[in-house]
This record gives sequence, structure tokens and C-alpha cells, in this order.
Amino acid sequence: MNIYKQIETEIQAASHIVITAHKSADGDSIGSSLGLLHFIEKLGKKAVVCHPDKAPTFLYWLDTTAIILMTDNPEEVTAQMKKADLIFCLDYNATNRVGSEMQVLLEEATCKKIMIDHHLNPEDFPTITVSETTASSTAQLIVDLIEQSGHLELLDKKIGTPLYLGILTDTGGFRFNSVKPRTHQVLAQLLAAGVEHHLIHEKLNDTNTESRLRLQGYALSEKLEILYDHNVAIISLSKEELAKYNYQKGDTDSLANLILSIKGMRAAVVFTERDGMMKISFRSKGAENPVNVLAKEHFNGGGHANAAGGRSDLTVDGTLEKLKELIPLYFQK
Ligand SMILES: [Mn+2]
Repeated sequence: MNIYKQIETEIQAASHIVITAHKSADGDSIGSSLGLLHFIEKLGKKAVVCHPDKAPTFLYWLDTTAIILMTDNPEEVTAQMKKADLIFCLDYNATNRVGSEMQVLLEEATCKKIMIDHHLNPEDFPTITVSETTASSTAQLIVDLIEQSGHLELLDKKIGTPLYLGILTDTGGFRFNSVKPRTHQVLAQLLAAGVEHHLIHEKLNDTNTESRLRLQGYALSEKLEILYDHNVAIISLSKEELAKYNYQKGDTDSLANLILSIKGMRAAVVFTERDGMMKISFRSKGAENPVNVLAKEHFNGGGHANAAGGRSDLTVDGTLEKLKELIPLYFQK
């Protein structure tokens, strides 16, 4: 029997199914959870989704009312996990990925556990493990489950919409190397099932407010500095400037990637003044231009090679000066 047929057998045999996903929810953890939930419901069974924390703000348009959150309702999540006779572990492969509170519940649960995931180096706690490290997303694997368990005819818009979202967000808009011919075959199946992809793109991307766009326009035309000797672009924004454009949390999030898109740029730095400090975002391209080292060594921060964060307790001008002194050392000609 193929592994997905085996998973369907477990779904059919279970009487209390709980679907979990990792902490710091993203499009794929939420998309794969809701896609699986609706598939299980279409099989005529019930399931509940328990997540460690809530969806990020860019997904607030999504109907996530079916998801019970550990942060909001720990008693309910605890009760569900204790009642479960089958637990799905989606988009993660180590028990600590669900956060310390849910990790205890997951490890104490003696029921069958099914992992469906695409990250490297899975732990071997589950009863059944689907670990496809070359898959674009867990959402793509849920489509594999639906197809290979012999239920492609059940795939509909309700199941397909969150799955499309999961693939879209985990592939940076079908851009990353993880996109394979199979990814587009799966996307074709989702569209054939009635998924209105243009609406998903619209809801995900067309979310600007007027003041956010005006702030970006101001930042780009008045505040952008490019160190052409090192191909690093910098934007700084003071508290007063942010207030003038009615700054809301998240309004400057895309600025660093925007200026990194200038042809030839190796790195981008955007910093904004918060209560008594500067919050700094570093972005860069390629393994040869890591920014996390600079963030760690000089700005109390860290992160990934191409995406890091940090802080400075200097003024706007002082921070700018410090950056301009350090950038030549980290980004030599
Ligand atoms: Mn994923």
C-alpha cells in the first residue's frame, strides 16, 4: 500500500483527529493545515486544527476561524491534544518547533502521529513519516495525499485555495529553486478544481494603504543613499518622518527588498527610529554577501545570511555614520 493510502486508512480509523503545525505560523503551515482539514471533512470525517500562534498580518484576509490557538485558548488546545487519537504534524519535523507549551502536549500524547513535511533532518517521533525534502511546500504534499490516496475527485475550491496559498508563499511566488515541474502540475490541478488564483494574489499583494505608499515614495525620493563603491543602499527614517506619514506597523517592511532590487545592489539597510532606539533591517543577495555577521558584531542582532536584523542606540545621524564606516569593511570593492 502506498504511504498516502496508509494515511487515509488512519484518517478513516480515527475518531479524534488533531492537525498541528509549527510556531510562527506562515502561509504554508496555515495553508496545509486548512487544506488537510477540508479534505478530511470531505471524506466525511472531522478534525480540529491546533496551532501555537496566530497567522501573520498579511494573512488576516484568510478565514482562520477553524484554527484553535495555544496563545489564546490553551485549555481548549490541551483538551483537544489529550483527546486525540491521531495527530498530524504539518510543515515541521522536530517537536520543539511547536513551542514549549505545545511540545509537552505533543510528546505526552501516546496516539499515532503522522508527519507531512519538507524540511531537512526529520526527527523520528511519528508513527508515519512523509519527509519530502525536495517538495516546494507541505501544501504540495497535501495535494499528493489527496491524489495518491485516490481522491482527486474530492479536490475542490475550498480545499484547494489554502493549498495554493501555501505553495505560493513557500516558493516566493513560484520563484525559488524548490519549484519543480511537479509544482506546476499540482498548481494546474488546483486551478482545474476551481481555485481563483487571481483573487488570492490580489488579497495577498494588493494591501497597500495610501499613507504606506506615500511613505515609501518619500523614502525612495528623499532618503535613499547608495554607496556605489560598495553597492549598498541605505534608507533611514526618523520618528518625525514616520509620524508625518501616519506610520503603521509593517509599513516599512518591504522597503529593504525594494531598494535591494536596484540593479547591481549587494545589500540594503533600512533603519527606523523607535522609542529611544533604531530598528535596523539588513537584506542582501548571495552567500558572498552575508549581512548577519555585521548585524551581530556591531548592531546587537543577527539572523540569516541574507536577511538579518539589529538595533542601534545612537541617533539617526550617528547610526548612519556608523553604517558608512562599517560597510566598506564588510563589502569590499
Ligand atoms: Mn513549508
